[in-house]
Amino acid sequence: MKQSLSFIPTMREVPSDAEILSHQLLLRAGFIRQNASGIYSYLPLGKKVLSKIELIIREEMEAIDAVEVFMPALQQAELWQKTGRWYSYGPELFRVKDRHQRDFALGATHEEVITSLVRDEVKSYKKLPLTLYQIQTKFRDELRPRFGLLRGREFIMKDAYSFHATEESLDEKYQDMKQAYTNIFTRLGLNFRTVIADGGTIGGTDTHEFMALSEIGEDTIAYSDTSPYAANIEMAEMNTTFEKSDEVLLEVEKISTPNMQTIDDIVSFLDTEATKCIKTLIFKADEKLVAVLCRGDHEINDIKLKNALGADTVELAYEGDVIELLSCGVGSIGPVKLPLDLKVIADHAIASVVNGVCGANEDDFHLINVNPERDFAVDRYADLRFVQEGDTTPDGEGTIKFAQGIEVGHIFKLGTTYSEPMEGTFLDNNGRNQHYQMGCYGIGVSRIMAAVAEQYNDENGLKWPKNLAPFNIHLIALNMKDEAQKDLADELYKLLKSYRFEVLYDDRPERAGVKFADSDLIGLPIRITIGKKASVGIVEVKYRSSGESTEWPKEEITEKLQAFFGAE
Ligand code: 9G3
Repeated sequence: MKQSLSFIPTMREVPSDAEILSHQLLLRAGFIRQNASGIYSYLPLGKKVLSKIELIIREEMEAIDAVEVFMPALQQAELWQKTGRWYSYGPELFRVKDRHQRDFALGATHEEVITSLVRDEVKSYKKLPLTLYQIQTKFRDELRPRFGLLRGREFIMKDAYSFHATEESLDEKYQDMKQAYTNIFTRLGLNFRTVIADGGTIGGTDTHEFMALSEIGEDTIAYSDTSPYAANIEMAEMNTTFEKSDEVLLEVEKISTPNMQTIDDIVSFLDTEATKCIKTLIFKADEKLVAVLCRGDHEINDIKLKNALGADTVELAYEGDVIELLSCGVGSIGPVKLPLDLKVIADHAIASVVNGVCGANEDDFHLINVNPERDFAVDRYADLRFVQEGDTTPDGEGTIKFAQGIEVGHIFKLGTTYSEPMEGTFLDNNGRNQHYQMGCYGIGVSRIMAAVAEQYNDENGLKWPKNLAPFNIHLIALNMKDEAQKDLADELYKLLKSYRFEVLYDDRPERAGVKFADSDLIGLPIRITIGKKASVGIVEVKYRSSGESTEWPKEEITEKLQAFFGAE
């Protein structure tokens, strides 16, 4: 492609509203442009990168017998009403009306559509398993779109759905998909980890996320420094049991603690440890209040609490609910003498607190020498807290380390979560009607472009991995008015294209400095510069990844490039 004929609007200045490097560089290098908050256009270079990401995804999907379809973004509301998600999803789901005032959803995902499609066609176990996928635009009216392509409102996803007659068949495809995802993210050159994840509102049993490691990532990964164990912090298990000290149990005492609201207040006022404090929080789980206990130095993980209570939603109760329930503020709550009908669930670590400190359920008072079971009852102990760096890993091997990550893939076993409400059934080999066992599998295609840009850049710009770069080679003629340079550049442009290299030929009447700066910004793997030595057939070659440069005689260019790109 001749650069003078293309559309690559590079920018020198850093766009003010772009907070992170990938967003700044994709704008400055002319890969994307924002149309509205969370909504982007992909310019020629951006579109080429998308196509290369999609090519790798298609190859790995075809390799596990997943077949491509393309479903509508406009989805009739009835389908979402059938699963109840028309009502459970709030403003995040774009809703539109057609000219006849009929309701539609703009596709945030396609479980409903694909299940309605398959149920009308696949009625026998003989036609199962079946795995269908699409690469298609999704719409989610995110509250705070940010970080460019990392969290948009209109974005490109590869979403796959599989249908099975048995759970075994589903598990087989789930493992195939997990391996295919590993192949995809490896071929994309991403530094990523596969982590145990939470199914969220999707339900289903097993689910894994694929995280591109990046400190600007919104997700926290808890991983072992010695074993393959890795989990989204939301799901990272904690099964460390604490030694119960054998100190003598002392009598409970009520202490005046005027305006003491926080654990830190109490620790310094009573000169005690946060580990001896019993933090008591009132949560609302599916509209029902529940008392939740954890140690003062731990934090409740509401995902774990939701799963432990089997609730759909959990949230901290409002101060008003607490005052109405206990006639004291949230800073004074304790587990002693709670209303009998109030369920009490405690994190495992509470069981080993001895002579602990807690709120007296009376403002400006706390209790000391409080002991579980003796002074208050616990209906259930469970793993409710966030793991902390340094904790022992669930597999007992090594200690927990944290890392930030960008979720670029997520796979789910759905079971019959959608086939039941959508009446997706088939006749099994005994002629009995069964609901499909299903799985769904997503990859954030447009998000990947930003994740790769986050992992492949330097102070001068982007540095695309070979198989994702919009072009293989940036061919630059320093002075297009110089006959020798223009002739050699034109000759090499034709030659390299004849060898099926993808070449971006900077034939613009621009100063050398501008061309070099744009070239570094755009970040193609190889830059071939034709300058003063054109008359003797010598060109300067620079490797973008290492920054190293050398000179090649024109006769050796194609062979050396083939070696660099591998016999592509
Ligand atoms: C919605 C809205 C946002 C959503 C969803 C539905 C996330 C929703 C989860 C999934 C699960 C998988 C298939 C591909 C892989 C991911 N955000 N999810 O279902 F209405 Cl507004 O999308 N779906």
